[in-house]
Amino acid sequence: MPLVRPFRRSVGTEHTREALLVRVLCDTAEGWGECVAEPTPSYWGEYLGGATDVLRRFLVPLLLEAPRVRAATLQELLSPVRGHHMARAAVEMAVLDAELRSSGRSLASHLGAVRERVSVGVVVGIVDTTEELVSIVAGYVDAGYRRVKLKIEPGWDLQPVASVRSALGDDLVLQVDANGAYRPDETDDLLGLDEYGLAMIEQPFAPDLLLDHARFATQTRTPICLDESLTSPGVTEAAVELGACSVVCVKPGRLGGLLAAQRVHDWCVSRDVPVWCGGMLETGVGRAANLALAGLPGFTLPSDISASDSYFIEDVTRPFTLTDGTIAIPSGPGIGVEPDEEVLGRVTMDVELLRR
Ligand code: NPG
Repeated sequence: MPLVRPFRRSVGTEHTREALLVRVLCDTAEGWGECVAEPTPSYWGEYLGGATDVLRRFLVPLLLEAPRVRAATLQELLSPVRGHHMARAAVEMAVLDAELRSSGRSLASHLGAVRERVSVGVVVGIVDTTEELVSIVAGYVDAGYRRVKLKIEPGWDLQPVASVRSALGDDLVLQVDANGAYRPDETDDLLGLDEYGLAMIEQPFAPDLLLDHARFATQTRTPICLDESLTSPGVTEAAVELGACSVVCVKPGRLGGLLAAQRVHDWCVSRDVPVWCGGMLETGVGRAANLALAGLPGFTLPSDISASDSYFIEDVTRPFTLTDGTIAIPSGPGIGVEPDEEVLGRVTMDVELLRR
């Protein structure tokens, strides 16, 4: 699906979003899931070709062989396969959607959402000039976004942040995301960011460097949030206990599913750790599920779940729109949206049917 503008991060530039949708067809219902893997293993080790392969050869056969498939016990059923969180999260989403559709219950109420609308922010990629950046951010602020996350990398950090701050004022909630682009021995510019009242700095160093994040946390005044480092509920607890982060970003795909994401949320609430729901340029299918999750009580910081038109010219589901910096959580059964067959037909590159 073409993006409205190229999306540049420290790990590369995307012009389109290739998505892998999973549709589960059972006797009484059907459900949709989305695998958030990208075409290349640059942001994250899983990639679309690999996810398709592991679904086809390992994960889906386990489902097809099982006498009974339930979302609550799905991860147990899939336990002969290690890793591949994004692929297993997609299957879980589709099974959960089918189950909830057949009982007429919304995903939001099933997960324990306590609100009807979610406060959201927008992510702005790296661009060529600070003027261009300021004009993009100003457009989003005019559209109603109250929190903006800027992608940074070495050489694109202090200047862009300073320019956005001075153009748009101190009230704008601003945070930055390095996607692990800095080395732990090059922190001068990162420390300089302390001047700009950022809500947090996300993933400064490579995912495995928990101790380096913990050391950096003792030097910076800006709260550290981890994303790519947090690969499971257990690793999330370890990272917080180590002091590697004081804020947690939850992404169902990275954690292995919506139910693991819910567990991380609950643990953060029990420990008073600020937590928010991330996004990964999902189509309306994954976006709907993220919105349901972001309705949980602990998600008090704005989520990275922007309106569909911030990224897509046309989405496969009805678009999600922004009102007063918030987006409504779908209230219908399951994830509450379906892909439009006509749009889906136009953008589909490949279909594969796996059956019993
Ligand atoms: O889905 O509303 C959205 C955008 C959120 O830009 C977003 N996420 O680094 O977290 C990120 C970034 C991302 C996008 C990550 C695509 C991976 C893939």
